[in-house]
Amino acid sequence: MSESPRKKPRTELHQNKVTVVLGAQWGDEGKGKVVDLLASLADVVCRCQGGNNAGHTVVVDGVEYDFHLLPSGVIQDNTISVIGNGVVIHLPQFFDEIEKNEKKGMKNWEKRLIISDRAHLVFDFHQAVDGLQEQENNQKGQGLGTTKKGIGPTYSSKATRNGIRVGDLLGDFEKFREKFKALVGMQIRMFSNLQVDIDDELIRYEKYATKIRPLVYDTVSYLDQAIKDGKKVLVEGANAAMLDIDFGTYPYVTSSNCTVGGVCTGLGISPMKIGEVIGVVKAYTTRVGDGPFPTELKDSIGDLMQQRGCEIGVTTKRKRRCGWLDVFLLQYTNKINGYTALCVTKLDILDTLKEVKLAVGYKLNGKKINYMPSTAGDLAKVECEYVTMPGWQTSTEGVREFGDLPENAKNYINKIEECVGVPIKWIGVGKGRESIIKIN
Ligand code: 2SA
Ligand code: GDP
Ligand code: MG
Repeated sequence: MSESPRKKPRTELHQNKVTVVLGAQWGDEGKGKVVDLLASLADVVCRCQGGNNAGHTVVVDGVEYDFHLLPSGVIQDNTISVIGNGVVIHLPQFFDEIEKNEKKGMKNWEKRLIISDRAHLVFDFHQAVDGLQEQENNQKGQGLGTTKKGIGPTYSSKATRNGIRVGDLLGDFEKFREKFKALVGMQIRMFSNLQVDIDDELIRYEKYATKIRPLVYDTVSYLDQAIKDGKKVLVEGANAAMLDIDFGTYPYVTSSNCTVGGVCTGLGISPMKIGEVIGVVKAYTTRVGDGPFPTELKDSIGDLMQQRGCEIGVTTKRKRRCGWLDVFLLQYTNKINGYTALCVTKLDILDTLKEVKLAVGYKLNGKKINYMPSTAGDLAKVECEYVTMPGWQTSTEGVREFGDLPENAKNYINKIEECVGVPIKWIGVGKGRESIIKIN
């Protein structure tokens, strides 16, 4: 196998269609880097779900930016960044993130950032509740390992229709005050030891209302017009398919739809407007937080991946668990997301290995299965069937053309492409913006 018979991927940013970048595993695949790469071609970059649980890293000229709520396109001078209705926003941490990035050189963001009036607000008490729930669950040995950013409790308020949206903050403040008190009352009924200084919070939020007002838009109309005007729109998925509230390893998931459906509901765009769906795949697998992980390596190879890959949570600084690439899992997430192209990142991290393995099938109770188990219990029991391939034991960091990769690295990439059945368009070989192989 070599470079010659590769299928030609068709990904480009199209006018009148939205290009979507999604995590194909358990997150931290390198979506930030891919979005940064494509954002230079985009007019608009949007976030559609999640909150500041996400941590997306972009490295430009040696400067490392970590974005949590801000779309990774926000450092591009000529793109508008949109935080859609499906996102949940903790305003204090949102403004902290802006301040931190301003210090790193991000300029004029206020002219390029818009926020949906329908996005829900995460309050400090949601974050406190997240911590209390984790504490209770941990006592029963059932912790999820959340980021404690209040994501679950906020989406829960949204679903029980007590949530408070950005638009509520900008309307009649007396009404906001009432809603806020009612929401706090409800949370205290559930968690009696929750402490909230209501008056103090309301004073703080009156100030945030003034600060955020110029950024707030009806993003549905904005995006509709942008697409009609032929603007190139890019969507940055947060978290990833296996953390999706419906399709992930429930209950070890986040509380939003991180698969392609979340793009439509989180921005208010028709599925007919979606063009390319780019799946970002790490060349191995990582997971941060609890939950089943069939290819996990609790040995020196897992440690090597963790250390060489600097696999540390961008938001919580927790060590990420590491394991072999799971193509059976990628086939599953491809069924849901329908990738039109893949970007394989962090190939360079495997450079020193003698051999590499890919999980190509699962067995449950000794029988081969052709579906992803829906329960965490069953997934924890699966045995993986592996294909073992020779490693390349050569640095790929300086490689910029597919043809210049070591033969065994090409074989590994070709095997992934063959198993998933989706063309690989990019291969990441380092952290920086320039460390990428583009396959034409
Ligand atoms: P939550 O906080 O309610 O969304 O947690 C639920 C689960 O979702 C996982 N989760 C993540 N997994 C990978 N990366 C995430 N972002 C950070 C990063 C994570 C960090 O980029 O490194 O810093 O720890 C992310 N956010 C949520 C989480 O671990 C739970 O398993
Ligand atoms: P995201 O949440 O999907 O945006 O990913 P994170 O930013 O949480 O984690 C990915 C990490 O891998 C970041 O530290 C990136 O700088 C880094 N990274 C991305 N692509 C590559 C790559 O191809 N090679 C190496 N060595 N690092 C990469
Ligand atoms: Mg991340």
